[in-house]
Amino acid sequence: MPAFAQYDVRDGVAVITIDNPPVNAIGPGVLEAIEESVERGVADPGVRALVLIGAGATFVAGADINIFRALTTREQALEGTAMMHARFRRIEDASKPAIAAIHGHALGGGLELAMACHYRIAANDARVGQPEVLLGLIPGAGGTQRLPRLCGPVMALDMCTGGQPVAAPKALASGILDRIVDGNRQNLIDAALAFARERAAGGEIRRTRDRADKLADIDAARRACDERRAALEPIAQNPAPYAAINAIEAACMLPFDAGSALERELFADCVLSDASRALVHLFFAEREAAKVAGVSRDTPTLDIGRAAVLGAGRLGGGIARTYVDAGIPVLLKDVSQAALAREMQTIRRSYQSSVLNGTLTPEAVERRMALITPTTALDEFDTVDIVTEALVEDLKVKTSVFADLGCATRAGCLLASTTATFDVDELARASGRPASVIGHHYFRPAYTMPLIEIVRGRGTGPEVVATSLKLVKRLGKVGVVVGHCVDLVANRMLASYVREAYLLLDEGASARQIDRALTRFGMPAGPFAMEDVADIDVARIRQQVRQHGVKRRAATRGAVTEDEIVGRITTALASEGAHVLKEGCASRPGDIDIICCYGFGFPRARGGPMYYAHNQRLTTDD
Ligand code: 3H9
Repeated sequence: MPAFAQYDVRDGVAVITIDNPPVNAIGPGVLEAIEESVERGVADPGVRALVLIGAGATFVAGADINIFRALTTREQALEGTAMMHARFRRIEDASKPAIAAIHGHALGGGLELAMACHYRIAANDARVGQPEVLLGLIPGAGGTQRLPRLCGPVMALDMCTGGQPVAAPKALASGILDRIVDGNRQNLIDAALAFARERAAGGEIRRTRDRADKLADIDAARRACDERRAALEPIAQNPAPYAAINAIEAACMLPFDAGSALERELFADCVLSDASRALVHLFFAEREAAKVAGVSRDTPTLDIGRAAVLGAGRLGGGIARTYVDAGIPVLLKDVSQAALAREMQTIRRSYQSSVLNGTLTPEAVERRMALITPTTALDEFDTVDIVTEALVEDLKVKTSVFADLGCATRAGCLLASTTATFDVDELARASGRPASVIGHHYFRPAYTMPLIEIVRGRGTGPEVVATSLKLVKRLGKVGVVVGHCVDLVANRMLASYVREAYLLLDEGASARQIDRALTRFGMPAGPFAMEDVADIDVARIRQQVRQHGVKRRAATRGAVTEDEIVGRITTALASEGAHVLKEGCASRPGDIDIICCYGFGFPRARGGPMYYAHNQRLTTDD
């Protein structure tokens, strides 16, 4: 059995190093090993305090998510969560001060473990969070009970219903952490050892479950929970945010043990829900998407220090902003000085709205604007590591530009096209540097839409694919590698969605009925309302559908139910997905699921069209 926890005594303090690569997830045996080490430290007369720290790059990223896939019964779920509660309780009961030393992330069960310790010290760039809701879950190892006791119910509600991690300085200010430290992991260990000795010297042990000050105002807590319930946007089929509110409300109203018992019940409800199964599927599909044939972990990548964008339209401007948001300086080139001036204004205006809503300071806006250099010439293109072409969809224009780029940039510079229409191989040929050419298909507005389709040409080098995947992550987006097909995967899937909607219209359903059925299903907008609210090529797709006509399937027109509408549309999507896979444009059904969820808002709690169709089939076959 691997040693999931190393035990080492340093001058009277036991350092327990949690070691389960890559992210120290709490899988089978991990918690047992931690608990054994804690018991050993408590029993050791030479030990006055304990420090728990993660090996590698992070503290603990939570319970091992694979475990949830294997759960089939409520009893199993209850048994699992009861076991974690009991182990955390025993750690909390330790008679010597236990300090969690957090670097990287303390997420989910990782933060729950840290909160079961008596104190928490963290590196100042560490992040802590309860992201379970993003997996259709609630914290199931005491998080909903301990977190509000540390930071108060309002922030606990934010964290458990939103799932976003909190940076260490904010966690310190709110009471989740007790101290933060500058520097690397070694500095953190040193500071944790000193902190542990201080606590031991003072004989101090502070158990989170006994703290009540932040929960004293019961009326305010109840109001906060009610307001949060009312403010929740309905998320199709995902019960987790509501369950999180109920559990936090219980933390405010009930003693710790009673609240914990309710949390376990609510967790068991969530973990067996369809939404959780679907969201867990997407979690792993997203990680799988980063694994690409012919590209390994060792494939060399280029560090992108400076970028260029060709075309100062809305797409080009949005891409430039995406780069500077990630701290990468960018040349924004257009032949028209007026277009450049206009787009710089647009970017500034979009930043100003961030100032108004408090997410950016005016100084930060100036710093970001200063990272964009507008230009009408290719002069400085030999200084950049990537060029992204965002010009009009005209093959002649694009091939001529790629020929110029092949000469104006240095060898190794990535040449990316945003085209969804043309084959990147044609652009690769024109450039004279086929290995450097790749597609980066953005969705508008580029700086907010999370997806980039990475189009691998026949000659694209593996290091260019690897660099693109790394870059996309740095830009804060999700990348999926696809092969060429006209319109690529997202738009093609979307076209099948719109096409089927027209067929339904033809068969007697009304546009309003179709839109309503699909928004109830969880789509952000129905196919007929979509062109009013979305900024992807829906209008063009609709035009194509009208031009090519739709094959009428029914001879009769008549009443169509909402269930039929959803069934027809999801089947059409899955069937288009099957063609996409057969043609080799996507490698895995999961890739298509991610593309549809991030590209045009297929409800995540349904897992994507391929997952949904597969599950529906299984259910029907049953
Ligand atoms: C929970 O804790 C419930 C509790 O309340 C208890 C209930 C009873 N499990 O993302 P990356 C793998 S629910 C298993 O590429 P990064 C991941 O699959 C959990 N595996 O790295 C990948 O494997 P591979 C709550 C996990 O540096 C590898 O680690 N916690 C887990 O970009 C690298 O992942 C969360 O939801 C896990 N928990 O980001 C946190 N986490 O190499 C989920 C990661 O084979 N994790 N893996 O493809 C994350 O958010 C990110 O992984 C993290 C690192 C930010 C930690």
